[in-house]
Amino acid sequence: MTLETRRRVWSAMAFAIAWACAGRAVAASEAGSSPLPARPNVLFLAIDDLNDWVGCLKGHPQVQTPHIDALAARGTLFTNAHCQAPLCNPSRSSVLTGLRPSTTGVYGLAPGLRDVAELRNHVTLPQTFTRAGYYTATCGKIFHDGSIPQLLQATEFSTWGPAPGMPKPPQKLSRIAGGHPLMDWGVFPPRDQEQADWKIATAAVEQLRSAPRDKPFFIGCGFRLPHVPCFASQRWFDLYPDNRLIMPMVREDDREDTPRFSWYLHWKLPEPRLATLQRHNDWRPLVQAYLASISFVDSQVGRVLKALDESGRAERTIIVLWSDHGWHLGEKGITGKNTLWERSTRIPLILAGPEIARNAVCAEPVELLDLFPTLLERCGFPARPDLEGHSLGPQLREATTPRPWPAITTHNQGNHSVRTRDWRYIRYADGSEELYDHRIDPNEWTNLASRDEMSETLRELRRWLPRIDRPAVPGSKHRVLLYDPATKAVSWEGTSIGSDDPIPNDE
Ligand SMILES: [Ca+2]
Repeated sequence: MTLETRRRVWSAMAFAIAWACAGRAVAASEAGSSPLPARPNVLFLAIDDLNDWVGCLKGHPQVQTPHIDALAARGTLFTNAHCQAPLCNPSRSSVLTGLRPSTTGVYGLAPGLRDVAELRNHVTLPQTFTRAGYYTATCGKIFHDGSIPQLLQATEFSTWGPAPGMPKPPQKLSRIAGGHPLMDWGVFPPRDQEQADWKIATAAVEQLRSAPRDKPFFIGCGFRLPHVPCFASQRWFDLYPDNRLIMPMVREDDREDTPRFSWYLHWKLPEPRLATLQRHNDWRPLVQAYLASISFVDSQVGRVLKALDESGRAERTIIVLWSDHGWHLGEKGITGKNTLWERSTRIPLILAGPEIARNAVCAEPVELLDLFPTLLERCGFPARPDLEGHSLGPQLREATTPRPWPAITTHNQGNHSVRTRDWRYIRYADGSEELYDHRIDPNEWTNLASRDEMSETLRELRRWLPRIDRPAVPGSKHRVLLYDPATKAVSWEGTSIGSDDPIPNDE
C-alpha cells in the first residue's frame, strides 16, 4: 500500500474510531466511575540524545541513574531497542507518525512533519488521544522544537506547557572556543532549579496534579539533557571525579575498515571529532559532563514519577521512557549522532504499568516505531494498518517472546542499518556495506562484510532493507545527504563532495 492509499484508508476510518471512543468516554462518565480499564493513562517521557549510558543498560560502568533503574524494575526494559533515525526531527517524526523515515522522506532537521504534504492529515500519536477525549498535555521537547506551527498545536496536544531552552553562561565553558553555540559543557547553572529540565519536570508535575480526574490523560514530558550543551550543577559532576573517570573504548584504526561513504553521513557537523577533543584536552571533560547531565536528568525523571505516584493514578498509568537516539563520545573517531552504528541507534526503552511484566528484560530487537501500535493496543484503540511498527504487547506480557523483525535505522535516503539479536548490517546508498557480529564484537570494531563466509548471512539480512525508500521531501534542510546513483554525485547540506576530498577533521 502506498503512503497516500494508507492515508486515505486511515482518514476514512478516523472519524468512526473517534466517534466510537467518544461513545465509550460518555459511557464511563455516565457510570460515574473512574475511566474504564481499557482506557489507561499514558505518561510519555522522552529524553534527548541519551545513549545506553543508563545503569540498567550497562552502557557505561560508572553511570548513576537510580530513578530510571527503578522504573525498569517496575516494568519491562528493552535492551536491544533502536531509533528509526539518528537525528532528532526524523526520529521524533517517526515515533509520532508511526512511519519510517524512508516512508515519510523526513531526514533532516527541517521540515516539520506538518509541512510535508502527505503528512498534513496524518493522525499522530498524541492526536489519537486528543480526538478520543483524553486530557492531553505536553511540556518540554516531544515534537522537534518548532516543528508544529502554533496554530496547529492544540490539534496535537490540547494543553501545551512550557518548553524552555537551556540556560547559557555569559561565555562558553568548554576549552573548544568558537564553533556552534550549543557545543558546550561544564558546571552550569549553579542551582538545579535554573535548569531547563527542572522547569520541564515541574510543568509535568503540575500537569499530573491538575489533570481532570473524570477522564484519562496522555502527558508527554520531553527532557532536553543530555543533549548539548551538557550543563549540570557541581553536585552531578561530583559523582564522576576526573581521576577515576572510565573513558569509552575507542580504537585508533576503527575507521580503516568502514567505507568512505560512512563519513558522508556526518561529513561536517557542529559536534567535534575525537581528534579535536584530544588536541584541546576536552575529551574527558565532555565525557564527565555527559555523565553528569544524565544523572541530573535522571533525578528529574524521579520527580515526575514521584508526582505520578502521589496522584494516586499510577496503577492506571502506562509509563513509557525513551530517548530519540544515541550519541558517540569518541567511538569511531567522532562525537554526536548521524551514524548507523550501535552508539547512535541503541536507546533506553522502558514500559511500566498495568499488565506489564515487572522486573522483566527483553533482548529482542525492537524499534521506537513499535510504541505507537503498542499504545493503541494497550489503550483499546483499533489497530492502524497504515502504521509500520509492531505492538510490543507479546513482550510486555512475556519478555522472552521472540520477534521475527529486526530493528531498522535510516539516515538519509538509501542508508540503512538492520539490527537483529546477533548482527548489525549496514548498507549505504552507494552499495557499500558493513557487517558486525554482536556476539563477539559489541563495539562493532571488525567489519566482516567482505568475508566470503558471510555471504549467506548478508543475503539473509539484506532482505530486511526497507522496500519504500523515498527521497528527501521538499524543504529538507540540515544534515541532509544526497546521492545520485546515476552520476555517483554526493552532496552534504547542499555542498558537493568530491570523491577525493579529504575527510574533514575540524580544528
Ligand atoms: Ca573498525
